[in-house]
Order: sequence, then C-alpha cells, then structure tokens
Amino acid sequence: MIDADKMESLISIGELARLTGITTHTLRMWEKRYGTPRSHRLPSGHRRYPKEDVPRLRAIAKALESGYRASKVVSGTLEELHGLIGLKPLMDSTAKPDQENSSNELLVERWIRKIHGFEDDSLLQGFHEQWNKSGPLNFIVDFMVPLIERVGKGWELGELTISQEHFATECMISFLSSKWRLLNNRKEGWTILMATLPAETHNLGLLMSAVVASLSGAKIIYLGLDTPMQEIISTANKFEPELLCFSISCHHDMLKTEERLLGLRRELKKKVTIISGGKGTPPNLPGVYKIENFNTFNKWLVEFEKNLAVSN
Ligand code: B12
Repeated sequence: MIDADKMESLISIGELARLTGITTHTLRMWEKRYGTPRSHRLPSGHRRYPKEDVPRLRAIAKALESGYRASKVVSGTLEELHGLIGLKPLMDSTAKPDQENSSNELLVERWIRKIHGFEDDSLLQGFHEQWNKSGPLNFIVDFMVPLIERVGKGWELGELTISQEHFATECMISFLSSKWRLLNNRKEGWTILMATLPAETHNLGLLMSAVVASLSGAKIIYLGLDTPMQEIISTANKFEPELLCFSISCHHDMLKTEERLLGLRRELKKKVTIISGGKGTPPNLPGVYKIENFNTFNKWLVEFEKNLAVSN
C-alpha cells in the first residue's frame, strides 16, 4: 500500500517519458529486463514512478546518446552516470585521450565537487593555483571554458541546482574580473571597447575575452552586460576605439542580432573594427568579424596590432 504523501510525488509512465525523452515502451522493457526504473502499481494496475527518478533517467538518456549501451548504464547510480558523461562528456572522436587532457578533466571534476559544497574559498584558491601554472590564455581555454560547459551540463541534467550554477558563475565572474583588471592596469595603449548587446545576461564570454585582450597592448573600456545600443554608439563616438568587441550568447534571436550588428556597422566610423564571438554571433556579416575561440582571438590580436603599428 502506498501512503498519501508518497502518492503525491508519483508520476505516470507518460509523464516520466515526457520528462526524460525515453519512450514508455522502453521504460517498461527496462523494468522487465533490468528491474529499473521500478514502478509502483495502483489498484487499477497502472504504473506510477517516483519523480526523483527523473535526473537519473535523463543522465541515462545522455549516456545512450553518447554511445553507451543500455545494459551498461540502465542500472547505474546518478553519481556513476555523471562520472561517465561528465568525464567523457561527448565521447568525441577528436578529443585527445592524452594524460594532460584527462588531468584537466579531473581538476574540473574536483572544482565541480567544490561547487556542490558551495566551497568558494577553496574553489577560488584552485583557480589561482591553476592560473599561476597555466598562464592566462591556457587557463581560459583549458579550464574556464570546460568548467562552464560542465556546469551547464550538470544543470541541464539536474545534477547541479540553479543555486549551484549561480554560485559557480559568480565565483568565475569575480575571479576573471579581478584578473583582467590587474593585467590591464595601464593608462596608455590603443583602445578596445567591450560590450554585450541589449538583454544579454551572459557575461563570462566577455570576461574571458577581456583576459585575452589584456595580453595585447590595448587599454580596455568594459561596458559589460545589457548595454543599450545608443550607449554603445555614443561611447564609441566619444573614445574612437580601434576595436569594438562583443560576446553574444546563443539564446538570442539571430535575426535581431544581425540587425543590431549591421546597424552599429552603419552608425560607426569605418576605422572602428567590429568583432564578435559566442555561439549567438551570426556568421558572414559584412563588416563584422566572427572569431570562434580564444586561441584564434589571441593570434588575431597579434596581427591586428602589427597592422595598427604599420598604419600609424
Ligand atoms: C552561466 C549561464 C547562465 C547564467 C549567466 C550568468 C552570467 N552572468 O553570465 C544565468 C543563470 C544568468 C543564465 C540565465 C539564462 N540562461 Co543561461 N546559461 C549559462 C551557461 C551554463 C553558460 C553560458 C556561458 O557563460 N558560457 C561561456 C561562454 C564563454 O561560452 P559560449 O557562449 O558557448 O562561447 C564560446 C565561444 O563562442 C567563445 N566566445 C564567447 N564569447 C566570445 C567573445 C569573443 C570575442 C571570442 C573571441 C570568443 C567568444 O567562448 C566559448 C568557448 O568555446 C549556458 C550553458 C552552456 N553550456 O553554455 C546556459 C545557456 C546559454 N543559457 C540558456 C538559457 C535558456 C538561459 C535563460 C533564458 C534561462 C531562463 N529560462 O531564465 C536565462 C536568460 C534570461 C534572460 N532574460 O536573458 C541556454 C540557451 C539555449 C538557447 N539556445 O536558447 C543555455 C545554452 C543553457 C541550456 N542548455 O539551455 N544562464
């Protein structure tokens, strides 16, 4: 007999299928074959499942997508499954299985455990140590990008709560802000204006770009999140930066973004170069360079500075 409280937290097989993307047929078959997910039967004979099964079944679905066989993963605990999809997230054939890669992944997993426990002191300490070992560019490419991707995945799978995701993001924001400001503590230099478009709520891409840009000789003017178009234009007209740099996350309407970037291109003087990165940056826009990643950005800046020196 199931008591009333427990009954409240039970869901139907259809609901479970909708929440996990696993068909009702497969759920029934797994229960028969592997004994899990285990259902409770109503007096009518209908199956009911605990809601708590959802994160584990989502993780199973992810593991199957990544190429694992059902027999290997269906009985796994949530922790074991996260180990599989977290440590070998995509089973990417292009990923180098060398020691360095796996030790980077292990460190990211160690940081994830600190995020679980809201341990900001030791998380930030870990960032500092790795920054000193890797240097700014490799720290961004090998650790910050994988960490935020791992946090995003953990949140998607229900392993990390929204609070844990916010906590992780805030630790990264404060670390990266302090680092680029230290590196960019200069009065002279050519100017980069860095901003995001209106309604942008993701600023880690721009902060990582600021760290990389600080390795050049530029002086950064950082406008950050959600900058109104008119403010970007008036600041650019006032300070005449050589470069205007954006980071655009993937949750924006591409057409709207195109319209805004082309509008800026029309409004600003030709000598202001416009670049943008982030998954929401439209490709092939006339007068706007899309830069895919931070290694390319670093090399691009070296060339850009050479050309500036020639033209001055
Ligand atoms: C952290 C995060 C948040 C934080 C942001 C905190 C902050 N201050 O930044 C908070 C919690 C606020 C948030 C909110 C939301 N988020 Co969010 N968020 C994320 C998360 C986990 C990380 C994003 C991030 O910072 N990535 C880091 C950047 C660096 O990565 P990137 O954009 O992929 O860019 C790559 C390159 O292009 C390059 N790059 C980026 N910028 C630049 C710039 C230059 C110059 C260069 C050279 C390169 C470069 O760097 C990256 C390295 O490969 C992602 C999941 C994920 N895995 O990305 C979701 C994600 C982006 N969010 C998402 C969503 C839907 C939202 C919300 C709408 C959720 C909601 N329902 O409320 C809200 C936005 C609300 C709003 N009104 O705008 C979705 C977008 C999906 C989509 N296609 O629409 C994602 C993908 C999560 C998901 N899987 O659903 N989010």
